[in-house]
Formats: sequence, structure tokens, C-alpha cells
Amino acid sequence: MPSDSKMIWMDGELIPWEKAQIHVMTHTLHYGLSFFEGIRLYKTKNGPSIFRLKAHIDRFYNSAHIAKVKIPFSKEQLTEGIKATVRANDFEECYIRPLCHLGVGNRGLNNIGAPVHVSIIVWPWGPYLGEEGLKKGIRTKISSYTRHHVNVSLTKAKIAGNYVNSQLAKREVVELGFDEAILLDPQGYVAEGTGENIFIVRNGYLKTPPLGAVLEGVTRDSVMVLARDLGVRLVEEVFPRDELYIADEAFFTGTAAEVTPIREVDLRQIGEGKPGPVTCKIQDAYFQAVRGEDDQYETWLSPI
Ligand code: PPE
Repeated sequence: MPSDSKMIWMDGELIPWEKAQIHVMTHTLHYGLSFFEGIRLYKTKNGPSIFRLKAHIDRFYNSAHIAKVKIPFSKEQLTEGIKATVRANDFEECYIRPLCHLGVGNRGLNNIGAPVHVSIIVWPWGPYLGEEGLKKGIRTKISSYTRHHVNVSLTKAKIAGNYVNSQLAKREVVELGFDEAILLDPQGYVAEGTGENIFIVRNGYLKTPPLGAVLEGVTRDSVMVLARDLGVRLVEEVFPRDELYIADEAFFTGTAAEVTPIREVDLRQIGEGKPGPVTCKIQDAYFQAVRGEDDQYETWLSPI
């Protein structure tokens, strides 16, 4: 694979991309317990700035707490490490991936005492669901795979193993010709995308599933604040797939996906089959906030 960037931060040191290697006995490789974050750096008038860095750092440490893994760095060290990695790679805009994994030391499932490693990788990443998807909306399908039961996988932690479910769903619908999958929770209600939270607009209300089986998305939270400030009424409420079919508008939110309109679900057109007025208003406000064009949200940005 060609290198995406020059330098990677591994356990406190910046090393060249080629040198960032791990051993095949890495515990995480066998059993899937690592956790990660996805953050974006945007170009702003104050120079490249990281969007909602604190919220992502806090979630990273929450993942560690849930997984009972002790991160061998403080939040301040990790914050500095992220900024140093971005600087070392000289990107104006990029995606940032802090990753914590269990290394070599334990055979078998018992991970007590396994060495803990932390890496920070950055790479340029354009629109997650395509430039055209961002502008015109994407085609989605409900996956045949159910989202996690909250007492099987711990959904508030961004644990790598949780993403096998997402990969199955993604692959299923992409091979069928769709752009993204929507997963239902074990009760049958709409949960989220493979790597996105979901919102619908119906009768003037914005609606998103409550934080039951879904990831506590930072973008979900940002969009809720933006909606409130724009005077859009919002409810957090469960809804079934057919309510999605008859929604006036629908969109995904995520660090990678940003605010991506959904124009089709299960071969049914949503609304006018193009991004609706509320979606466009929220998407615009989101891009203004991340690019530092709206001073109201300046505290969400950390210049590097
Ligand atoms: N749900 C899931 C399952 C999820 O993975 C993400 C982020 C979200 C919701 C939205 O969370 P937030 O980014 O905090 O708004 N998915 C990340 C990984 C994507 C990938 O392919 O890798 C992301 O968007 O960075």
C-alpha cells in the first residue's frame, strides 16, 4: 500500500510510515479488542484546526474505561501527540485516527497484563460517501444484519470488534449496488449506519434515535446544537423503518461522513429524491462551523 502520510506516532514517538509495524502475535489481531477515534482537521481562517478534539479525546478515554484498558498516556500527552502528528505531516485538511491496541504478551483470551500501545495515524480523506453523495444524496438499504444488542457489544465504546457487524452490513449493500447500509436495533427500530448516526425530518421535526444501541456521535451532538440554534425542533425517539420510508428528508452524520443526505432507502425515494431544505440548512451550518466561518462555534476548533 502506498503511504498515506510521512510520519506515524507510535507510543510517544514519531516514526516513518514504513516503520510503523506490529507483530503477528498482537493480541488485538486475534481477538479484536482495540479502540479508536476518527477526527478531522479542517482548513480555517486561523490555520488548520481540529474539530471537537476534546470530545473525541474524552470518548477515546471512555472506550478505554469501558474496555478496562489503561492508556499509558495522559489526555494532555495524547492531545499534544495528535497535534505533533498533524504538524509532522503538513496537511491542511486530513483525517486523524488515534488507535489503542493490545500487543504481544498474552496467549488466549485473558488480556489482563497485556501491553497497551497507542498510535496516531493521519491521512487525507475526502468525502466519505463521495463528493456527489454529499451534494445529491446517497442510496441506502436496510441491512439484513441487526445492530448490536447493548449487552452483547458495548456500544458506547468505539471498539474495533464492534465493526465486524458494520463491515458485514457495508459489504452486503455495496455488493448489491447501494452506497451505505442502515442497521436496525434488536427490537427492529432504526439504529444507525455502518459508521454514521441517522436523522430524519418529518412534519417539520428533526428526529434521531436515542442513545440506546447507537454510538454517541460527536457529529450527532454538533448537529443537535446547530439545529437548536437554527430553531429546528428536534426529538430523540425510536422509529421503525417505514417511518424512514415516509420521511420528508433523511441524512447521516459522522466525522468521516460529515452531513450526507440520503435520497433513497430500500428502493423508495425519500421526499423529493434530493437533499431537502432542512438537510441543506444543517449541512451548510456544519461546514461553516468546521471551517471556522461561524464565530459562534469557535470553541469547537483547536488550531494546531
Ligand atoms: N456510528 C458509528 C457506528 C460510527 O462508527 C460513527 C463514526 C458514528 C456513528 C458517528 O460518530 P462521530 O464521528 O463521532 O460523529 N465512524 C467513524 C469511522 C468511519 C470509518 O470508516 O473508519 C468516523 O466517522 O470517523
